[in-house]
Amino acid sequence: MLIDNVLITVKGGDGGNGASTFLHTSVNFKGGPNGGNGGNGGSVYLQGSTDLTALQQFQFKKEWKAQNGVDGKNKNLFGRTGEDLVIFVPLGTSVTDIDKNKTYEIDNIEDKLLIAKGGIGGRGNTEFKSSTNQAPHYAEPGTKGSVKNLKLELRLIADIGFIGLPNAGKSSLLSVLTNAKPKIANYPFTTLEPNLGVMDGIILADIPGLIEGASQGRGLGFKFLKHIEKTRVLVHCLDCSEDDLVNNYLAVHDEFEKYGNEINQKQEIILLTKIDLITKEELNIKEEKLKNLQKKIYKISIYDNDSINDIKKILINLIKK
Ligand SMILES: Nc1nc2c(ncn2[C@@H]2O[C@H](COP(=O)(O)OP(=O)(O)OP(=O)(O)O)[C@@H](O)[C@H]2O)c(=O)[nH]1
Ligand SMILES: [Mg+2]
Repeated sequence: MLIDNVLITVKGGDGGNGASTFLHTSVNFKGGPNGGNGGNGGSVYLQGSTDLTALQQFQFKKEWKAQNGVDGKNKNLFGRTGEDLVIFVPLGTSVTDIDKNKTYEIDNIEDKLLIAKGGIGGRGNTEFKSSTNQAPHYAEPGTKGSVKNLKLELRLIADIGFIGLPNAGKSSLLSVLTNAKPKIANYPFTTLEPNLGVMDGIILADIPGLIEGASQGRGLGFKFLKHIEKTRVLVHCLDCSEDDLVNNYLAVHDEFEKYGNEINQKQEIILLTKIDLITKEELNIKEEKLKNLQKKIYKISIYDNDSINDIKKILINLIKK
């Protein structure tokens, strides 16, 4: 399941306590203080990742904590610093600090956001020695790591979304353009969850087929309209072996219209799929009828490598320009 909204709690590690100890040797029963400092707690960071399933890791694990600092010891031994915790979240995640009502966006791979600072290690009693107090018993406790309640929301799931009626060849297209291995079969609703693949750093999503009534929850329901809302550019796949392509196109757009949220206004190209199944003449006639829609029209067959290479370049240009 593609999870796109989660609540989690993150905690910085606690600082280690300072030690209160004294030197004891066979010649020196009452030596001076020698308690070492506690180590600082690790901090929690959030970092962007291209792994769009990264929100999945929060499905069952809701509490994330960096390592505590280790307590100081005698002989002036300092406790080890706790390790930081870096949590990877998909690019396009927006992070809200619920208590402060402040939102941050993670849009780049380099973005590394300090979200919960670790506690400070306490000083050992050695550091409290002074001319007036040669043998202090006091050592500082470490401070607690900070705690943040966060809401993570995946704003964007992909640069390009493959949409259309069931069985249009969307998963097949993803499988020839990327390393993704989606299930492909000659029946509707083969795809039940979006599949994602990466082509030249561009994220492609194969979105389950939509049917009439999707905006009212028919078929696989309207959650896929929500996923479409989260893609930048749409590639509308039309199986050219079908009779009425204009009607097929409009059926999907009708659902967009009913769903709202401006998905009808998204940049969109039309992709005629399975062109190996009909003659050139038939293809020309069908293409002609689609011209009124005033969208750019491209054609592919997964059995024609040239057409795949062409569409690859077109999609890259679409996103990188
Ligand atoms: N001849 C031919 N068949 C194709 C082509 N592309 C896909 N197919 C076939 O069309 C059928 C449906 O392909 P899928 O990729 O599963 O279609 P989909 O749009 O993902 O379908 P859903 O997941 O149900 O929405 C499969 O039997 C594919 O082998 C093509 O270019 N030529
Ligand atoms: Mg599919």
